[in-house]
Amino acid sequence: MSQNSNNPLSRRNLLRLSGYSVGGILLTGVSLTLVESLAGKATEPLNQKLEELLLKPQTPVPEFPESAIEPDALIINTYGFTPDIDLTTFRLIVDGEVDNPLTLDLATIQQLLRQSMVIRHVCVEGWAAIVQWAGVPVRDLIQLAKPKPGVRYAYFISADRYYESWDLASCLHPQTLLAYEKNGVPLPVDNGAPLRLASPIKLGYKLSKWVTQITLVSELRSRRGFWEDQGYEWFAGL
Ligand SMILES: Nc1nc2c(c(=O)[nH]1)N[C@H]1C(S)=C(S)[C@@H](COP(=O)(O)O)O[C@H]1N2
Ligand SMILES: [Mo]
Repeated sequence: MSQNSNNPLSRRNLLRLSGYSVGGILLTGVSLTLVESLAGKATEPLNQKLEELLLKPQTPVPEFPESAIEPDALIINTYGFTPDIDLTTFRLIVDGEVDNPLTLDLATIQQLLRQSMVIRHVCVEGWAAIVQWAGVPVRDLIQLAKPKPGVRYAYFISADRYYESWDLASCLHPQTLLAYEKNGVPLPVDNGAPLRLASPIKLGYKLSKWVTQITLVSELRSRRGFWEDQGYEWFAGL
């Protein structure tokens, strides 16, 4: 199949990933060479399912103004321990049923398109907080990894042995980020540094902190999530 403008890995999308506008105006200074070196040349066969999900307009959740941020409202909620992560050796792995498995250091991740949002974090335990997060859209990482056609779920593995699984559409939502900043500063360790999930479409327990690995799969395993395996709902949508 030939390349066309709907190909998620078309040059146009690579330009978007690299921070260029479609018109070719440099927005962030991120190099296309970097994205091309991660994704390879965009001549692979299309992944129809991924493409459909990317093209299906997913309604963005309305965001809050920065003045609405509640700096002290986000309660640290960690089931066990805070892992000790060495940032110099840290790598995010994106693997599973993909054609282009990725091993990314933090510098590379921070050179990809940075997105910022002010959203409400909601914990089932009865509290909420308006927070600003910035990071890389998970969909950009998934596109770079080139999922095979059968992929329907993603596992997020954390350094504290927390684990979560998500449906692919929720992962590809434009406001599902792997965040490395919170309220304008580098993400604090207790909030999941160096990388944690942030999204306005899922309850707090889906938003894994200290993410080290994203594994794309076609079937869920018996372990579906740290809290889900103790009876909490799997989809956990907001
Ligand atoms: N790795 C990991 N991620 C996690 C948790 C955890 O214990 N370990 N707790 C979850 C829950 S229940 C909530 S509400 C949020 C809390 O995020 P915060 O500690 O940054 O406020 O993280 C979620 N992600
Ligand atoms: Mo939570």
